[in-house]
Amino acid sequence: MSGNGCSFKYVIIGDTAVGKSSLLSIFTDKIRSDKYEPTIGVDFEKKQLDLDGKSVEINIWDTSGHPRYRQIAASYYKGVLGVIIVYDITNLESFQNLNSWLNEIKNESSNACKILVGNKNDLEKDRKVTFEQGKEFANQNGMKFFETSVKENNNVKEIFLTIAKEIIQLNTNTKTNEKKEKNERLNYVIVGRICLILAIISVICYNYNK
Ligand SMILES: Nc1nc2c(ncn2[C@@H]2O[C@H](COP(=O)(O)OP(=O)(O)O)[C@@H](O)[C@H]2O)c(=O)[nH]1
Ligand SMILES: [Mg+2]
Repeated sequence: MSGNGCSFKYVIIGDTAVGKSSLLSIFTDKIRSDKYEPTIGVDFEKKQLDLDGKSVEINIWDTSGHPRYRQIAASYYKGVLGVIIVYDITNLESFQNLNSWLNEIKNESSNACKILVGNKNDLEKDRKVTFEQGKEFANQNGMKFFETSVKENNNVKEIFLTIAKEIIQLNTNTKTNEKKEKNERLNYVIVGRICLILAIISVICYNYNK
């Protein structure tokens, strides 16, 4: 979060050709052809979201997924609040590589909201990873899970909204906890002072009655 208006940084990671750039394009209304155009290094888009009347700017970094660009991509993980990890439900290897992606981001994402996305679920007949397998992996790693079809624009906006809501919720909880702790500290100080005053009064009364 930054300033009065909110600005959230997201990154999209995962193997090549799972649909990361397509996901970003459809969400940000960028025209993109069906032809596969590999991302060189990293790409960036932003979009304004309205969340319960609150305007939120989402800055999204789309990474290549190619091992050659991993070093470059890693420098964009700093300060990330939302991580979208994508695999292709018709490509088992992209699912098996999820642990290495989690590992890749682990140093920068301890406070980030992570979402697992199984993309291309319009290709049901070619499916190699079941919905349950995706869900189980997400549960084991404390992530929310969505299956999407970027091609059919199914569940795309929900991913970005879910993360934004979770970031806001997390921030609200942190603020509430900080307020609670501050109140508790104040209570201890007040009780301490009352005890001290009572002790002083007792000593004065004791000396007076002697
Ligand atoms: N059938 C289908 N194809 C998709 C879907 N999403 C992306 N693609 C195609 O998969 C290929 C790779 O997509 P791209 O977004 O470039 O993958 P990236 O390398 O992860 O960024 C492209 O040809 C896309 O048109 C989807 O949901 N369904
Ligand atoms: Mg790409």
